[in-house]
Amino acid sequence: MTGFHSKLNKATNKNNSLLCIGLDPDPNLLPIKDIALFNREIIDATKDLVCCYKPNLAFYESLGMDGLLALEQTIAHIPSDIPIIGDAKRGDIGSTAQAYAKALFDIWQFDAVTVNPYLGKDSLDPFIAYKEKGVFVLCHTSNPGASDFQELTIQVDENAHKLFEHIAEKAETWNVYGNISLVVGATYPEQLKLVRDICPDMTILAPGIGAQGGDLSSTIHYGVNSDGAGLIINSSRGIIYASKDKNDFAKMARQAADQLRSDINIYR
Ligand code: OMP
Repeated sequence: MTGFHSKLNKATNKNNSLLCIGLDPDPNLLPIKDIALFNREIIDATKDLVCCYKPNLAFYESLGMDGLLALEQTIAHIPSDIPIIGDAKRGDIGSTAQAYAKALFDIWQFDAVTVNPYLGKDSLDPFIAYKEKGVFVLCHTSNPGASDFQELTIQVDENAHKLFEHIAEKAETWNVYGNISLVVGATYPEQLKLVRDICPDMTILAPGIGAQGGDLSSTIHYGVNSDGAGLIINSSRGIIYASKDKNDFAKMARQAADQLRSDINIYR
């Protein structure tokens, strides 16, 4: 088991949680201006309820250097026994992917990252080479446009497959170090079931609960492995913006996180 997976399992067991909170600071939704302070308060209020945190780099990069400084302070504030997934969705030719992997793992020190497999295996190799880190490969995303490409039927040898099923099959064969996981949106439970059948043991990150309207019970039903685990349920806006009031946003985020963690555990 890799460093990331062992850290994830420990946090999952300690907090009895499959919940990942997405730390996605949007200036139009934030109840206070100071992003680092906002994240600190959210983390302090929820760190006993989660199995990991997932900052999406877009929200920090879009704020320039101030955003990057806030990301640095946020990472530093997350307790060291809770893994952090850097949501970057990277994917480029090998030499550039090497630089992306170095930036995300050596500089930002994320425990895991999200990657886009569109460019093929050599674009993922530099990430997979970090054996102790987690590599979450986009398989079937949560957005409406996911079907544009990911659900196209392709011919592989004698068999017809959907592209996302082929990605899941490839991920199995590429997983020589045991550090590959998949991303399947909670808004597509039927597809999640198909992916779980192809990859019975792989960890699956399922975003799309909360603001995107994903169905929790079917996501858990189809997404967990035979041990009732192997699944990470992400919610960002549904938790961190549970209240837009500067006086109670952290308390309300805790309440929303606690409720979602309990609901997840009921369906497990
Ligand atoms: P909320 O919709 O606010 O809960 O945020 C969802 C988060 O998960 C955002 O950071 C998205 O970029 C991310 N996400 C998806 O929503 N859908 C996907 O298919 C994949 C991701 C992801 O890789 O985390």
